[in-house]
Amino acid sequence: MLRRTVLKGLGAASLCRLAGQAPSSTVAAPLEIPYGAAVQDGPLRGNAAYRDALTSHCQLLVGEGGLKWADVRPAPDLFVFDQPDRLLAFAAEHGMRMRGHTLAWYAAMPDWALAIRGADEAERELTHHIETVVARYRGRIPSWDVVNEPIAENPGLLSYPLRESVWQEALGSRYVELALQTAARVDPAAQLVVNEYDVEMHDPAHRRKRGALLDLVKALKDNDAPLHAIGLQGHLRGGMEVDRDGLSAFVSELAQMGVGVLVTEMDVIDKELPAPDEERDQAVAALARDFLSAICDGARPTAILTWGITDSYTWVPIWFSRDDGRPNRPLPLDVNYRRKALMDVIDSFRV
Ligand code: 9MR
Repeated sequence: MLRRTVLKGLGAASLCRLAGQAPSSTVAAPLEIPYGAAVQDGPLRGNAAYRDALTSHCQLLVGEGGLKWADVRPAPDLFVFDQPDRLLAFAAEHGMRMRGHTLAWYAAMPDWALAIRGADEAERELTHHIETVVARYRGRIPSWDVVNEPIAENPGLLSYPLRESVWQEALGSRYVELALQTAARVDPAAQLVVNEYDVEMHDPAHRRKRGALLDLVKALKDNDAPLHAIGLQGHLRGGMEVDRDGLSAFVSELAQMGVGVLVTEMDVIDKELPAPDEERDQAVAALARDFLSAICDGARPTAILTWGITDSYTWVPIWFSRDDGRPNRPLPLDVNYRRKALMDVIDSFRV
């Protein structure tokens, strides 16, 4: 209680920073930043150990799929809500909240939607989609990744910093604002997020991407667009260093504009990390600590989510399997649902 009282007197960033540097298992302070994980529908239905892991550790859940266009909208006039409905029911049953991912993205698009052309059709479809999906979950999904990954891979080298997509091609950069405005109109209470990756490392491409994202946020705020937070996905690259100063400054600048941050998809791509499990787990945890502490130096995140909870179910080997053939270990629990150092690091930042 004393610790809690003392901590209350400090700024938000200090709260995170203290926690990251000095995790204490002897004095129990209430955990405050909610932790969550992305959920796959298959094991949610068929694997009791997986469900137990989610209910034991998470306050938040997000579908790894299910609300992407290809899943929720296989045909122009067909909305299929089975997966998100199932996840929301599971979350509600166990006292958890659900985030929505995602309303406008370049990827996971059904073929019919990839054929959308021209501003009129694009505006009609995007608006109709967001109105329908957000209205269904109004008041029940309190936070949305409205726009996912809007920035181009190497924006500094291009004349146009936004990533190519059906939406960008037909509407230009105004699709981002249109998506936010539409979501805000349908659910004015929801936290509306633009979600991005590869903005945290010491690397010229990351720095350029971070700059382009900041420019986008400034333009949106200049237009009074309803943007509440930036989602830092946090697919951290093992073998690279977190740009601590650059990331903290970025988060501070967002805070000065009234834009918050949350960690939406953290995991560590361990392709280049040492083979022995323990050594690798420590390297994974250290990278996450650097990432979270840099964020907390700028502002307190509203949530921390990992992209999966157990190494059994992760997207990482789809693109980053190890050359030595060993399984990837990117997530807070191992394949036997035992906690790893990464979970301890996350917990240490949540007070
Ligand atoms: O993990 C997801 C994988 O199972 C899907 O096949 C893929 C395409 O829908 O999306 C992956 O999730 C991505 C997320 O939606 C956006 N940020 C990057 C994630 C990992 O690729």
